Amino acid sequence: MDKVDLIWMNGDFIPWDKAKVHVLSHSLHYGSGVFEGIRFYETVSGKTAVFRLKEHVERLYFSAETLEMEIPYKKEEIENVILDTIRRNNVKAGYIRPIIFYGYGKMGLNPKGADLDICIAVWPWGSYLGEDMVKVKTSSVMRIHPRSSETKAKITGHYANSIQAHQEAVNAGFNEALLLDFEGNVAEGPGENIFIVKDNKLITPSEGNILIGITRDSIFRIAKDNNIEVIEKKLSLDELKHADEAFFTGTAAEVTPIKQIDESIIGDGEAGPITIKLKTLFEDAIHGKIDEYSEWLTYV
Ligand code: PPE
Repeated sequence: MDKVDLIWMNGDFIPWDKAKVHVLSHSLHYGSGVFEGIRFYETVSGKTAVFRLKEHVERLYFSAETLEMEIPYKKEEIENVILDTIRRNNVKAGYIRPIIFYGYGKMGLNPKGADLDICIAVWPWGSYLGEDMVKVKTSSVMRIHPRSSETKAKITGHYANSIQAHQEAVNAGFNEALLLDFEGNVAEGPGENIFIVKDNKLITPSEGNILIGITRDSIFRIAKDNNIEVIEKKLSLDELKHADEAFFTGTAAEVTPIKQIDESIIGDGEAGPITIKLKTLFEDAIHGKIDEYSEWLTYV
């Protein structure tokens, strides 16, 4: 990965190579960490801006609450450290990874007594899925059941589920996986929400079995502002396979058109007009080209 100079760890900026943890860190054994993924972009003015910083920090605190973490910083302080980490490393565009985890000091499932470590790293990160359009494989593992964990939280342990699905898809020659929920309906990708276009309307799985993506929310707003109807509902795999268009959304994946689900080609196998329109508007928004979305940007 592309290194930068400094990582913020528990209050101090330290050199990238020195940002290490003990092998008996609680979260390494039990997945007891929470994290965010945020992107920052160079805007048209030449200045760098973080996309939807407040919403990401809000979700980080929500996730932390599910594991009873007591964060000794206010949200605004974390926002400022994120901006500072970008400034100190002098990067124009990239990815931000805040992570809060139970660290050293305690083994056994009760994390009370373990350190609570808080780190913020940034690095340049290009295309997430590596392709302009992706081939997707329905996974044999289902998305974690909403009564197994707080699925709206971004908990590190949840990602063992995502990793298995992703590995299976890649091993079968696909770019990405699709996880179904416990009823067999479409949930999401391992690290992305999913949308389809049918008869010029946008359809996406409702809340309940998904991480409520901030990119998903941005697409809702952009669609509504452009008179494209958005429907949140249970989405069957059959509806997905017969969609006119389909795409993934996520901070890392941004808007990625889907070419194929299993053996079914979506539409004519090319990115459709509504996908292209939304992707273009999203890209304009993150680069500060659309005034009505300027509230989404926090300038560094
Ligand atoms: N679902 C899952 C399971 C998920 O991890 C993400 C983000 C999303 C949906 C989209 O959420 P949002 O980023 O708020 O639009 N996945 C992050 C982690 C990717 C990684 O590989 O690490 C991300 O995109 O940053």
